[in-house]
Parts: sequence; structure tokens; C-alpha cells
Amino acid sequence: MEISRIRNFSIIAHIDHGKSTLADRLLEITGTIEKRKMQEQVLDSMELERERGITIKMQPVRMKYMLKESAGQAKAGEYEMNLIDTPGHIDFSYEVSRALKAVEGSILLVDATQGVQAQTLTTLNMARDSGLVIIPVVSKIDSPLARIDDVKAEISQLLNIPEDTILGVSGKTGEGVPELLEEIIKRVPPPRTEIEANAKDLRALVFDFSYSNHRGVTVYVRVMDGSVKKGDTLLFRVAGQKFIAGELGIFSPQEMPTDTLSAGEIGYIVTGIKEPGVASVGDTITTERSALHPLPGYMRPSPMVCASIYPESQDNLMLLRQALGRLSLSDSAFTYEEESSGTLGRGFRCGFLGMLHLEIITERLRREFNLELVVTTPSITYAVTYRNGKKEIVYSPPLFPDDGEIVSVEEPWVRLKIITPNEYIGPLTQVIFEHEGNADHMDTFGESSSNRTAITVDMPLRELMRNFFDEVKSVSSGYASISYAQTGMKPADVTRLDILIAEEVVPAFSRVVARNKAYDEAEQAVEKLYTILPKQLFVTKIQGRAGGRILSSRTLAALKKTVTAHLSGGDISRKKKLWNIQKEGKKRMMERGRGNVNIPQDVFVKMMRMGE
Ligand SMILES: Nc1nc2c(ncn2[C@@H]2O[C@H](COP(=O)(O)OP(=O)(O)OP(=O)(O)O)[C@@H](O)[C@H]2O)c(=O)[nH]1
Ligand SMILES: [Mg+2]
Repeated sequence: MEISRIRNFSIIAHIDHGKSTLADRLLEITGTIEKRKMQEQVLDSMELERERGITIKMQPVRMKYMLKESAGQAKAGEYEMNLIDTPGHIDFSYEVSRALKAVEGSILLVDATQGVQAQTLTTLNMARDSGLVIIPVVSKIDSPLARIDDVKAEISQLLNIPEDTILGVSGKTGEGVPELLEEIIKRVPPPRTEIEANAKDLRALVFDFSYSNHRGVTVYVRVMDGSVKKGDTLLFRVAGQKFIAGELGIFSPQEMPTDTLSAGEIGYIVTGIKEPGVASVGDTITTERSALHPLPGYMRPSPMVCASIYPESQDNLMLLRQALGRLSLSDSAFTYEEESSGTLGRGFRCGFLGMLHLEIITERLRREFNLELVVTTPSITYAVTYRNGKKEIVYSPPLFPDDGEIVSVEEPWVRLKIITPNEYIGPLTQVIFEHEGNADHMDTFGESSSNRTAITVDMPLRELMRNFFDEVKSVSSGYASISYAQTGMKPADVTRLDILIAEEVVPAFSRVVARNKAYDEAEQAVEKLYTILPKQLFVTKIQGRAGGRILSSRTLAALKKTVTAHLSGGDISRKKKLWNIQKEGKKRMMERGRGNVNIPQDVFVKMMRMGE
């Protein structure tokens, strides 16, 4: 396609503001997907995306659209439109930032029933930083709860633009969607190229990839200059790895082979590379002996939380290593590194962009690779200075040193933006205070009629991860939204809390807590375990210990008389005999110091959710 007839754009918004549903209608009216094959949020193709109703991975798709009449610069005729749908949840914002480097324009969608939310601001800033044309659009205008005028006023104030440049659409009814397509063609410029389109001067940005067993790594690229065809010898410039272009093609949204991809287009190239760690997002693909300089890549996001993942049985270590390698080829935001721990054996320390990200990855490991896992309590990282002068970043709570070994500790802080209706400011301020946050300043937001405020808060990341999101949601009846970014390290007063079951530390349950909250945290953890841990064959003590002292303790009664459950009525002597055998067994177990405590998988999963 001639480059002046290509338009590349993404849809960005706060979570649930209707991006994927709008994409459905765009795909439908451009005839990209037949109506009878349509399903809701068709681009959310991963099983977990469909189950949870959220987008996790960005998804590119190509559409064709016929512009009937010339409008301004845009001539009538057929256009190739490459859309990238992005996730709205903050844990997946790395997906958004990568997608934005592959396009020239962005639809900023704002839900007419919700108004501007925290992630609206974050994604808007990302689009601005990438120099994109922004098309503001109010979504869900069909809803009886829509406040179209209020929300247009908010957007107009936010972007400093007249209200009549803001469009309105419904992804439910399709209203306003054809007009939106025409506005995209008019307002978004055709792709820029630095060099004349010339087959010898390929330069393509890798913005994503996928992996399959028989084809290896498939890279998702935006061709910036030149063109590529099957059989070309290519080079990953940063990795320095050569490969031959296998099949290449476009997203329809399934992969569909084409002969070439040329400047301005978005598509995929099969590389045949099977080992993980070679292809990386942000790398530039050029021809083998290209003199062109590589494109600026992506900043690697720094992990927000770390957790160690161990195979339940050490026999599966190899499988887990393979699975993590594969997953890192479809999710470039998580990191992993091998480690070993005395009690858990060998496993991997992994970094995630948030709790939902962690949950999704562990769930994918279980489902897609059929692995039974032990996941330690998620933790942020601490910079520890020891008495012996050593400095170390500690990722894993069980490895956090005893108080006596420490001179000082530093921890990461974050700056948050919370947008809330004014009536919740009081209770929110309380929650912020309880989480050691300092409200920096407040801006009233939107027209006086909507009465909302944006609060800027500095807070330790540790406190953000201590159930802050749920508490904010609950005191604001779900109306407040949060976004955040890491700012830097500050001194911390923290200590390691261990949980003991039957007198033995269970490393997966250890966590690092604020010293002045150690008691409360110990109480909570012990109480929670007490309610979810199944009774054992013997009396089991559950204790919380920090700084060498037991802070909390509960005793779980023994499981009773199960051995006779199948003997109904009758023969009491037979029952007595079984009870005696059971008693003997228990005694033996207690003599060994600790019985064989049975901690089922779901107890780990429930305990994993920090601070709940
Ligand atoms: N009434 C109405 N509801 C809508 C409309 N568009 C989306 N919804 C509903 O809003 C919810 C979220 O829609 P999605 O399209 O998944 O939102 P999203 O922005 O893609 O969400 P994430 O990708 O997870 O950030 C769903 O329950 C949709 O049915 C609309 O135009 N009108
Ligand atoms: Mg979506």
C-alpha cells in the first residue's frame, strides 16, 4: 500500500472504558471480521482474558476502509488501517508504551459514565511523550448513565481543546463509529519514514513477539523504513543475531501470510529462533550489512514486586525453567533468575509489574504448562547495608537478614495519582495516612458540576502493595482510581516476620513488614492461616515471629477420629483399636519434632495475596 494511504493508531484508556468493544465495531464495519463470526471483545483471545473480561496483551489488527469523499489532505479511496488494542490495567502499561511506539495516532477513550480516571492521565502522557496525534473520544454514549456533556467538559479542560473536537461513540450500538474512522484518516498523519522506501534499507522495530513450538519466535514489527520479504537474511541489531525471514504477514487478527511488508506497515516475521533470550522487544531488525543506526528501543520496566516460584516437586525444575523461558517470549515484562533456598530447594526469583501481573503469570504456568508450584509471599526489594559493610539488594523475604545483622535499609517509594469524587476525600485521607502516605497536593478536576479531585501522594511501595488498592476501592465505593510510578529509594524501618507451623518456619509465608506494624501483621497472618489451614492429624501450633520474639500464636485442634468414619455403628472394640493406632501414629510424628504438616496448594495461593 502506498504510504500516504496507511494509518496506524492505538486505542488507549483507563481499564474497562470500552476499548476492546469499540475495536469489535471497527472490525465489523470494515468487514475485517464477518458479523456471524463476531464475539464480544474478539481481540481478547487468551483464555484468561476472556474469563476475566480484561485485556492483558496488546493486539494488532489490520483493517481496510474506503473513504468515499476526499476530506482536506485525505484523498478518497481505500486506506490500510493498523489498529493496536491495548490493556487498561496499570500492571500491563508496558504493553501500552510499546504499542505507542509503533503508531502515529491514538484514540483516547473516556467512559461517559465514569469520566477521566487515573489511567486516562497516565496513558495520555505516554501518548504525548511518543509525539502521537490524540483523538479524544467519549465512549458508551448509549448508556442510560452516560454524562456526555460533563465528560466532554472534563476532556476539553484536560487537553485544552474545544469541546466540539471531541467525538462520541457507542461500542454497543455502533453509533459514531463510522465518523470516528473518517476522523482517524483525516487527523492521524501517514507514517513517517526517514529514508526513501528502498528494499535494501530495511529498518523494523520489534514491539512484541509470540512463540510456538514448531515456528519458534515470531516477532511483531512496525516497518519504519524499506521493506522485507520471505527469505531475506536479517539481523537483530542489538542481539547481533542473524536469521532468515520465514513466513511473514499481517494480523487479520489471526496471522495471515503476505509477500512483503513495507515502510509504514505493521505485521509479523517468523524467525525460526527457538532459544529464549535472543529476540527482545525494542530491538531493530535490519538487513545483514546495513549501515543504518538502530532505532531507539524501549526502557526496560523495573519490577514492582518479586516472588520466588518453586516447583512443588524438584523433579519438575527443568520443566519450570522451560516454561518460564517460553512465557518470557510472550510476556516481555517479567524477569526471572535461578535461585536456591534451603527448604524449598531450587527455583526462580521472578519480577512482576504488579500483583495482577504476578497472578496472571502463575496462573498461566499452572494452566499452560500443568505445573504445581509454591509461590512465596510477594515482596518488594530492599537495599540492605550489613554490619560487616556489605550492601545487598534483598528480593526474597525469607532471605531478609535478622535485625542484628543490619545497619540500615532503604526501600522504593512511589508517587500516586488518585482521582476521586469529592465526597470520599475524608475517608481516603485516612487510608492514605494509615499507609504512611503524604498527600502532596490536590487539584479540583473537571467542571464544578462533577466535583472531582486529583490527589498526588508519595508513599512507600511496600504500603501500596499492602492492600491499598482494595481499601481505596472500598472506601470510595469503587469510584476512586489510582495510577503510580516509582520515584526513588528512602530509608525504611522494617523487619522480617516469619510464620511457624508446628514450630517450623514456612519460608513461603515469610514477609518484610514495618516494625511498628509487626504485631498486627503477625496477628492477621496467624489468624488467616488458622482459618484456612486444614486440621492436621495432631495438634498444630501456628505462630508469628519477628525480631526473635513470638508475637502471635494459635493452636489448631487435631483432626478427630477420621479413621473410624467408615465404620458405622456396631463394634466399639474395633473402633477403639483404630483410635489407638491413630494415637500411636500421632505420638510418633510429634516425637520427630514436627509432623508431616500438609499445606495444600490453595493455602499458598490464599496467603500469597499480600496484606489481605
Ligand atoms: N453500555 C455500554 N457498555 C459498554 C460499551 N462498550 C463497552 N461496554 C462494557 O464495558 C465493559 C468493558 O468493556 P471492554 O471493551 O472490555 O473494555 P476495555 O477498555 O477493553 O477493558 P480493558 O482492556 O480490560 O482495559 C464490558 O462489560 C462492556 O460490555 C458501550 O458502548 N456501551
Ligand atoms: Mg480491552
